[in-house]
Amino acid sequence: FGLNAQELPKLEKKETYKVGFAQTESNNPWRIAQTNSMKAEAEKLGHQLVYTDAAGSAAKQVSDVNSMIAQGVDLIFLAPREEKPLIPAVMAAKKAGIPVILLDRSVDPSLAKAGEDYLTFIGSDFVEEGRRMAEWLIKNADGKTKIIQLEGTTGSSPANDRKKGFDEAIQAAGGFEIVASQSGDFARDKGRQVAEALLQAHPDANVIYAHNDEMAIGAISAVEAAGKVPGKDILILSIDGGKEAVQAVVDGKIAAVVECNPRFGPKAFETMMRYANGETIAPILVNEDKFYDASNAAAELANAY
Ligand code: GYE
Repeated sequence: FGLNAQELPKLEKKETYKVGFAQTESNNPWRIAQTNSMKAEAEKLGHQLVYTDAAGSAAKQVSDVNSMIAQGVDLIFLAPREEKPLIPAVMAAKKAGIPVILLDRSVDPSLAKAGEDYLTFIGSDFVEEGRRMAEWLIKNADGKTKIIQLEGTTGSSPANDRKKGFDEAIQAAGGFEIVASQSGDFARDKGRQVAEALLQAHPDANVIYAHNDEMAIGAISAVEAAGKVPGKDILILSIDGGKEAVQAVVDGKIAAVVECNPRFGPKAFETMMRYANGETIAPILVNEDKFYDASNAAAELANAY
């Protein structure tokens, strides 16, 4: 196809661009906040945005990217639902000479490389998010040591890394036990169902660590359905930091939340323009995340998305 296999596609300098944004699903406030941020920034800067929603299907997301390639977009922002199944989409864009910026989730680093197959990954450090949550628990456990983990979408980078960071820190601390760890697919109702089943199987569990707010909010219902009091009998820990979860911290139902910032628009388009201007782009651009617990949740509520 005439391109150097080692070389990243270039982005020609223009006033405005036709860019794709391949979203993975829209079933939660985090995704909606991210989509709104991307659309608002594109509109503000006068770029044309080709938006697709894969509705939770990696296969649809691959075909969404292929259709963006066929429409001749200048660059593709991709939020890859899972680490491996989206590799063909990244490679197809590269082959077509279209640069890809990964947003919020990454792909398997042994199969595609930043600066070579795609331009960069913009998002949170998920290992660090898991570690911060474990460190909070180690300090504040107050005798609660039996943990149920609700994992995110199987094969997604945030699920893999939030588990890794948490498990490593918890194991190193000693005295804790992860009694069960199962996927709730980052979804509220699935999280509730899985939490209900795991609470029945492990009646001695007293901590639930959920990889996102939706599953944590589902877990609140599961704990209450089991006749237990969230925040008292069972500590619930979450990641994302949307308004509903921060309000639950204020109400004492969720103990702590690591924020995962969904406002990607400004940084995403700024990175695109820097690339068009010939700047070297770092392989990972890390977002800063806040932390909410009883000490600051009320004061921070207004800032949560
Ligand atoms: O935590 C979750 C969403 O990829 C970081 O995906 C994102 C995660 C976020 O569905 O709520």
